[in-house]
Amino acid sequence: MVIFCNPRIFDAIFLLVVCFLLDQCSPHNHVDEDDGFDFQQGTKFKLVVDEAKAPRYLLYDVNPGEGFNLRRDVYMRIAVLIKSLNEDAPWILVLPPWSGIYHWRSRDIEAQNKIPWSAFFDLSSLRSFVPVMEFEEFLKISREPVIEELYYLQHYKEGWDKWEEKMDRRPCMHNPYSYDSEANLWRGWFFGYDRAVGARKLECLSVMGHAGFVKPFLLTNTSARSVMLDRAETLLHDRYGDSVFWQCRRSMRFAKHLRDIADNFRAEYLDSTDEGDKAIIEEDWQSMKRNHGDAIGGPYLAVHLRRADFVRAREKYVPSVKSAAKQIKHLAKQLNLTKIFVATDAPQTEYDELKGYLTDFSVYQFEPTLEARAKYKDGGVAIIDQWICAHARYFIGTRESTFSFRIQDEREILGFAPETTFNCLCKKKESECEQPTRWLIKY
Ligand code: GFB
Repeated sequence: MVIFCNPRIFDAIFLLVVCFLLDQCSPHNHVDEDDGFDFQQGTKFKLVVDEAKAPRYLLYDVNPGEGFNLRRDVYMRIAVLIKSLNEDAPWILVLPPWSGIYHWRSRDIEAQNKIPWSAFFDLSSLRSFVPVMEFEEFLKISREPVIEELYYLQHYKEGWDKWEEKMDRRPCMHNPYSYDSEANLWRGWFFGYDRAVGARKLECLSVMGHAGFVKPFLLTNTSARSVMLDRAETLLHDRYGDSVFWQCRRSMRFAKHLRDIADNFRAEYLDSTDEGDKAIIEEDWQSMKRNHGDAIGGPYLAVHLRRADFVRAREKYVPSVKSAAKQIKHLAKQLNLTKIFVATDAPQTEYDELKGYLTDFSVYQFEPTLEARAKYKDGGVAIIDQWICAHARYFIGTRESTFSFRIQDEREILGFAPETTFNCLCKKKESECEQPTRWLIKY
């Protein structure tokens, strides 16, 4: 029968027979140990599936120029989609390795490639929201380094008059992949793995919609075991700021080794400890619920001063270094804080200029040694900066920077009063500027 030609169905039936013989699981609820990756860190993952439901794998990638925190935002859109898919069938989210991130310019560029998510995030925490696995783990369990179907998401060539959710197979307007006729595979960037990986099939999809809108397509229009959505930032958040969004956000805990470094820095230079700041972290994000104002934070003002490409890209909003310093000085005086922590991507000369205007205060920056930067990578240093900013008595960021937004979420999770969190520098000290939207946590 045709059915036996499909190896997945064959595997499932084989497992069913084994289960039945061992009398260890019901015919509709058995254990597939083929996918033996660590589900809870350190423990063997057992995925419970039924006969028709071997797990499927969803991969994604984002526009190459996007930064770390925008990518974190896209993760959330896809993770919420995975959560929804799992209501119908088992899907696993394959985490896209961090490679070739435009802003990560440290000297050893090779070391900034193919970085697994565990270098930055607590995977067991992510997994208590949805099943996720590293790309390397996906390669290990795949018979060959091939993604069955790849969909390159794009907008509509003709643009749009009215916004409506829709999706159509269309000719590719831009296609960064090329066909390798010898291997019968589409080749491309694939998170820096290049020719070591390929896709069996490629199609372009014009899409206008939320991430959840592609769910029926994934469930019914394709039966591929592995599906990749490239340019996943094209899909919008299903419901930005609702309780599911926040569950996902709360599960995105930074890796413990990075939090520890930031915590040591807080204690050593900023008189800041979890106890003193009333910002105790609970082991499990699911049981951590805080009210606004529970956390008071360490006795310092934290500033996220986004410079580098932002100075050009957001010229309208980014203040000069001198103007930023004026605003910081004014605020620190008003808050009666003598310590200022600065997280910035500014070149050293700009940082020195800033410090020069703030001589009445103790100004701190997290400055890793070359070895530490090589070990924790630019992404790890960015996280350390964010974690320190998240614990300050008062935070002021840069308008429209997702780096600042993620610090704001972190402070919501910790239980800070919103007025100490949702603040941004203005173009000019004298001018009033629009302050960030208060996306308050929902449980
Ligand atoms: O995080 P991100 O998406 O924020 O990208 P925006 C900015 C990157 O710059 C971060 C570095 O991932 C860091 O690598 N960076 C910025 C910092 N500020 C700091 C800081 O205070 N400390 C450290 N250690 N690193 C968008 C980008 O950036 O800006 C877009 O996502 C585009 O691709 C646009 O470049 C202009 O939302 O600020």
